[in-house]
Amino acid sequence: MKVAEIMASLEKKYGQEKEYLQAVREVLESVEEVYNQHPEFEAAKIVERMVEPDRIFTFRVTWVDDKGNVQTNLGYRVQFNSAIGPYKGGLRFHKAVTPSMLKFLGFEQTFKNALTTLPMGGAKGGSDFDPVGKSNAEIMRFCQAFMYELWQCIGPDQDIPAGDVGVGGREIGFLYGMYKKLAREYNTGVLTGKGGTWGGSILRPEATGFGALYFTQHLLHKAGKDIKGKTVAVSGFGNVAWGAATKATELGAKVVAVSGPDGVCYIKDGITADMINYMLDMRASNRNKVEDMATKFPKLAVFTPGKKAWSIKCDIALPCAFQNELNGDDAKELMANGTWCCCEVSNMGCTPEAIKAFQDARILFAPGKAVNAGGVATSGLEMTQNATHISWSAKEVDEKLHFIMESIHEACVKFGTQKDGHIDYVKGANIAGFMKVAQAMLEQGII
Ligand code: 2IT
Repeated sequence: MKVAEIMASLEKKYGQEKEYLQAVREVLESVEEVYNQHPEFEAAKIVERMVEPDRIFTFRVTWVDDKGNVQTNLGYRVQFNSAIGPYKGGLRFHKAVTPSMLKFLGFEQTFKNALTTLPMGGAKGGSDFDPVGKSNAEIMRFCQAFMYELWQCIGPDQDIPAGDVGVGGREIGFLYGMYKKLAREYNTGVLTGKGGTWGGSILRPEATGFGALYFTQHLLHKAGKDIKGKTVAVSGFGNVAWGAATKATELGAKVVAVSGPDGVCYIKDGITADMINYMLDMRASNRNKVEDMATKFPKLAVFTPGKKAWSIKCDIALPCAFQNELNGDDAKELMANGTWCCCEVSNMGCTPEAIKAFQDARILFAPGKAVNAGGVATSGLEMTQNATHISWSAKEVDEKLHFIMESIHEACVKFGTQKDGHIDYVKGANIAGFMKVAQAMLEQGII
């Protein structure tokens, strides 16, 4: 394969799809050398097939708001790759959702899922529906209208959606309620991230953030460091940021920043348990304002409008919000303030310029598809529980999550260790995930 040629042909076809092209370029550049040692991959045109989704469903979602106005959004499900298992990946409800965004996420998901050690293919879906300012009843009506179309595309052995930005336990509940009514199927395994009383994994809400911190611990240990006593900046205040802040605090780190689209809260003495709990209320309110944290805890948090979490001095940066939320300038600002580690928890949270700045400076950096894979891995565990009609305790799930994150870290080290001993976690994660999917595609023939 020649990356430049493949990218040129994709750019010609999908020139507007910036996030998708960014994600593909990163993976292909990482794997080019290894791929070219496998003529059998080249003969089967593995890479040309892998960059295209298997199929994309697009549908209209029409619903009625609280004022009686008729609203129309677009809904999508991108079934990207099924080489190592049924399609698996979250649903994102956000006003900026486009096919490009969901294609990038589905592509990333394919390799991330391969890293988890569990048999799951890659998918992503969602809608340009904007949850900000919506009432609970509006969220329910939208979820029901969305499932009215989606139910025909999914199934417990076929395609299993879950949450992502804008979709949490509440939305999964509404979505499942409608699925069951339409499909007349009562297998809760069709969605993950469900409530604890009806098939949800006890630890799924925490899993992405917890897994990210387990991965960070392995990365730090490998570098001869410890998280205890370190300052941590977290971006966002949603489900992922909440889990990350909880575990970082539990491990003895001090979370000094949380942020939102409106600005950043600086928390000099470190986030408290009450503040962490309040993040859940902030998300449920659909206000999307981190300023609410400083209003609620005026003595502990100082809000600065228009600033990112990366303006706060910290040892470790944890992007937990959205793609491209940390750019080259942010990376430089962080490092100028002494940051020496960045673990991407959001999907593609750092721009290519930011990653290059971190890597050139040789600070510790690990990519989202390795760091955040604990979320979908715990979804995989939820599927196993549903399929076998059993329920594991939080302790059992946490142990399995620990093991999976350790395996992912080992795979990154195995495939990412360079000749000089430096570990390139981006290469490691991309090669480990890619090789597994490529091998599976090869064995399944030309389809
Ligand atoms: O980006 C992700 O891995 C997720 N949003 C979770 C996907 C899942 O199926 O649990």
